[in-house]
Parts: sequence; C-alpha cells; structure tokens
Amino acid sequence: MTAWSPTSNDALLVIDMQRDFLPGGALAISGGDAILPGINSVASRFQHVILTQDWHPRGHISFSSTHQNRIPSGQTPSLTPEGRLILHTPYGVQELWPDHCVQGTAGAEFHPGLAIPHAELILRKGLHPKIDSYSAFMENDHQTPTGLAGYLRERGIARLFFSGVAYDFCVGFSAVAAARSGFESIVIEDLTRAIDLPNTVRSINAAFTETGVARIHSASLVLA
Ligand code: VGL
Ligand code: ZN
Repeated sequence: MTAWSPTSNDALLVIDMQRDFLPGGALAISGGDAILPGINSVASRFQHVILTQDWHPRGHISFSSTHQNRIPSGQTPSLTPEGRLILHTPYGVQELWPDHCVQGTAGAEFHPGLAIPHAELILRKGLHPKIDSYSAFMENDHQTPTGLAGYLRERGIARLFFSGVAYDFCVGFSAVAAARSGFESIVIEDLTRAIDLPNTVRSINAAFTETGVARIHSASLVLA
C-alpha cells in the first residue's frame, strides 16, 4: 500500500482542536480526543496544514454568562422549542455557550495531543466581542471575511480537506464557506466529531449537499 500524497495545491485544515472542546474542557465534545491520532497521522502527509483556534475575548457575545442578569433591549437570550439557548443579534440567531476558548487561557490552548509541528498557519477567529465566527473564512455576520480565502488563493491552494471539531459548527461552517468561495471542499468525516444539538447535524449535512461539500473516510486517503 502506497501512501496517498496530497499535492502542493491541497491543504488540510484542522479546526479548533483546543482543550476546551475536548474531554475535560468547558465545552467538551464527547469522543473529541479519539480523533487526535488520526489527525496527526493524516497531517504528516500534507505539505500545507492550517490550524484554527477559537479565540474569544472575555464577555464574548456567544457566552451565555455575558447575557445573565442583563436586560439590554433586544438582547435577551431565549430557548428554542427544541431547547437550544439562543440570542437574537443584529446578524441573526446566535447559539449561546458556556465560556470557552478565552484568549490566553489554558482552555484556549491546543490539546497537548495535537502533534503537527509543520503546520504553517494558525488562524484565530471569534475575536470580535460582538460577532461570533464559526467559519474560518467568514464571521457569523456573513460579511466580515477572516482573510483565509485570500491567503490560500495567493498560495495556489485550491482543494481543502477538513478535520477537527465541531462537525456541525466550526468544521461544517468552514467547509460550506470554503465551497461558497470556490474551493473544492472535502470533510474527512471520521476525523471530526459533532456537538450534536437538535437538528444541527441534519442541517449541516443539508448545507454540504447544497454547496457540493464532499464527505470521505480517512481510509480513502490511502490508495492501493
Ligand atoms: C465551536 C461552538 C462555539 C466550534 C466554537 O469550534 O465548533 N462551537 N465555538
Ligand atoms: Zn466559540
């Protein structure tokens, strides 16, 4: 068996493999640590690897704590019929989360099991106090780009493989945004894990179909 070799036009994106999203963290995704060895191993075959880091200021709009004991007009959290805690913001509906990935804290660090020393770029996102950014390409207001598309294009990278967490949030939103910006986008399904709130997996799968995001298994990265 020969190892499949990504070309110099391919990049692997490793989304938000930070302590807070993995078991023991503030917004732990169950089984998230189980994908670390697979991500490390696939990453070693890519020339171009980009890591993203959720990187929020204290009091970020996506933290439910930010909105407790406050009655600002139009900014009161509400519960959806399925039981999701959300906030209506000027840019649309925003889910609310426990405080996580606060800039400079231990929870925001990459998980110590992530071993990709040759990663060439660490992109931080979610820095704006009043706008969340699930996607590594476009903030949740759908109009503020992060600059990643320009970086990739300028370097001749046209095809993107996605891994990391969470499948139904940052991985999914990033893959959809990438496809919308003209990149060929492929999610390596077994190298991601979902938060799995009501309907979130179904809705991201529909967005994948609509935008042409492919889903593969990491085993298919190895050609006979
Ligand atoms: C994420 C929820 C909040 C993610 C980030 O990385 O998918 N999810 N912030
Ligand atoms: Zn976040």
